[in-house]
Amino acid sequence: MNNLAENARIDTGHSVDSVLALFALPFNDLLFKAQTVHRAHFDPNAVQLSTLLSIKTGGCSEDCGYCSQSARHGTEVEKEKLLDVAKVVEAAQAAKASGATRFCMGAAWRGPKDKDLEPVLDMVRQVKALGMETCVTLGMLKAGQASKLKAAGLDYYNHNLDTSPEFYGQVVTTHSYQDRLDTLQEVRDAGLSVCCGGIVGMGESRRERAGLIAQLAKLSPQPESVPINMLVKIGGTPKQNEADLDPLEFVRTIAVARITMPGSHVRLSAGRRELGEGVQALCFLAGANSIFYGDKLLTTGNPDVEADQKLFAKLGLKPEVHTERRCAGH
Ligand code: SAM
Ligand code: DTB
Ligand code: SF4
Repeated sequence: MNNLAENARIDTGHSVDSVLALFALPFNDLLFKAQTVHRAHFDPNAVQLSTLLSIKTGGCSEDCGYCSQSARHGTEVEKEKLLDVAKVVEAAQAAKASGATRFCMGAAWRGPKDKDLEPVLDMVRQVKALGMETCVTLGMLKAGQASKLKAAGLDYYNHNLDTSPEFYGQVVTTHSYQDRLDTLQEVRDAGLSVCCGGIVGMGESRRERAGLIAQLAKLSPQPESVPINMLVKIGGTPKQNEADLDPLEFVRTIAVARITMPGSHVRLSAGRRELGEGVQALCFLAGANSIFYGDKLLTTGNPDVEADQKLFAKLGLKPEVHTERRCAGH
């Protein structure tokens, strides 16, 4: 039997073993399969552009081992106050002018207090009024908070599972995997679209990478947006000296996410500067169809707009037009 026929027999269910079997395919077979799935669901040359802004930086109570913003790590990031709404709107206008269709606002909180939420609701309202899609990532939500965000005009809530349940305890101890799943349920129940992904390159095994993808793929419905981040090693964090993950293993992770979550936007997220153009091109071939766009992520750098426009021109990629994909019932 040739490889293609063998591929057709591989179980694409969402058990860790079946995801692991995808990871183990010959690279060319894996990418061919991913690109085939991609073409059946999306325009293969369109990429969704989201711009990030840190609206509340540093001083976080949590101990996530990769994060520059934890108050428990000795990083160079200083604690700042919540940004003024006007500054946020100005940044969103600039992002829109550069071609972004979604504006994602991130806060270094374990979760918002009710009094923190009010100004964020205002930001959501005003960014939405610019005609952009809105996304926030604020940590864990208490009952009722997701509905308030929805009523203010929020489209997406980003909350990552980050790694497999088995490896999570080696990355974070101040909240649990179940806490993350509970917030994702709150978000879904409020009728918001879900943006949920993770980080690779934190010292996890391939089985643990497969465990992350299996968890994401079995969310029901699957997340509309799946950010796959390559660890950005930040001085002062527990993960600062982690060994590099082979970039081709990162490409495999994108391909496996594409195959197991065929209708989701898979976002090539943090780490793009370090990956370079060749590996990014392989990620697009593997089915990535979304990026963070703009010269900064939250606290670290990202390729600038000119560099991305040059890469898009080289690859014949074009920005995705605003699609208003929402979860059922909205
Ligand atoms: N505090 C909120 C939370 O934890 O959900 C929102 C902000 S948090 C910085 C958002 C996500 O950014 C994390 O879940 C993680 O996936 C990603 N992230 C943070 N630091 C990173 C790093 N150094 N490298 C790669 N991804 C990172
Ligand atoms: C996501 O998955 N990646 C983004 C966004 N969601 C909030 C954040 C990446 C952060 C990279 C490190 C930093 O800039 O601090
Ligand atoms: Fe805080 Fe989020 Fe960073 Fe964890 S990832 S330390 S919750 S800002």
